[in-house]
Amino acid sequence: MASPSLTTQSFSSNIVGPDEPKLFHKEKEDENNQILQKNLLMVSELPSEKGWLSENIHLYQGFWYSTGVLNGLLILQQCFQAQPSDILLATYPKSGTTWLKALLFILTNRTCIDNSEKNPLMTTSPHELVSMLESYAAKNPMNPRPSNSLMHTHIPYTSLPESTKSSGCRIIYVYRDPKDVLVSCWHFVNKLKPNEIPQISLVEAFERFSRGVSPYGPYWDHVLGYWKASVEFPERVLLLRYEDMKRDPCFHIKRLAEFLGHPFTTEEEAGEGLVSKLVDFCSFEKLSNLEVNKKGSHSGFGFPVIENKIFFRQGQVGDSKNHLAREMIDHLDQITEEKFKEFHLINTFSSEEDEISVCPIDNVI
Ligand code: PAP
Repeated sequence: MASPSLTTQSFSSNIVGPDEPKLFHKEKEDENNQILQKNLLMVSELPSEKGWLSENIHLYQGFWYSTGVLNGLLILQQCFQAQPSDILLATYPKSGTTWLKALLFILTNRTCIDNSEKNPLMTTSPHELVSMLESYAAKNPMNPRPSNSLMHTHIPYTSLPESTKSSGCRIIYVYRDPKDVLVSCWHFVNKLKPNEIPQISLVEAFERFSRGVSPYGPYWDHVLGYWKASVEFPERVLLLRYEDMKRDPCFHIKRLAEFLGHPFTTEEEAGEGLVSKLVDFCSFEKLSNLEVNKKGSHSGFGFPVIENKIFFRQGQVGDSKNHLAREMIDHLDQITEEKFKEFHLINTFSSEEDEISVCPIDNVI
């Protein structure tokens, strides 16, 4: 018997098409521009550094943002209203966003897994189905709430709009080994860069990431913010580790379902049941091989066209050891150790014990 608690009915608002900007009237455009101008004035007074992808990144409330993202964040802080039934996926970039968007979408629309014609993930990128709040707000400043209750953000916990905390909405935070995050981010940024803009070297990316000057960085403060919130409000904030999910995805998707208040039935959990089907459908191998994710594109990150395939590279744990020199690995491990120790959070990402062959520093570009 299918779980009566979580069906397309209970989450039917999630099954809609991508969030398209509403009709653009001249009036609306003027209002949007006024908001943008006001925000840009404020942004121009913040400390800035050279961006990874954008020209500049700005330091706001202890974290670094591109101008476009910061505009979206300011709009959200001014007027975003979360609802108690909202589900907010939060991640530091390159920590498993695409995977969790797909998993959460299919988890909250379980019945469509058995009908590929009715499964939106077959034809639409997870990034279109689950809107990124700050990007959506920048496009729709007068109405910054996407139509779906399942949403995503890279914004650190301490800067989230107040209503995401007071409404009691559920927040799921996924974090990943910072070394793999850095390497994934470096690949991604260079793929996104137009040909005429010089690529960022891995040494430069490493140096900036280590200093915390990375998009939405410092990485460590990002993780610690959500970690503290999950300790304080375990019924509202759930932390998941990318590496744990890779090791035992079925176990963690069950945790997710319970956290959302819609656990699987015993039958759904058994053998080749629903849990295995959902996990299998969202695996790197399956998801990355869907036609839409191989050949499709969507708009995002301020780009009118972004190829869906650049969100799928390897999907492995520990690929950073194929790119980073031993010194770099040790340095990042040391920062993680120190930052996490302060909060009694164990550094589970240390490579100290690993018998790994790492790149000699001279070979790192
Ligand atoms: P985003 O934060 O910009 O949306 P995000 O999806 O978090 O990006 O990061 C992409 C990473 O997730 C890539 O990691 P890699 O560069 O180390 O390979 C990508 O391969 C990985 N990824 C995408 N889909 C999946 C999946 N279904 N399972 C596991 N990893 C995945």
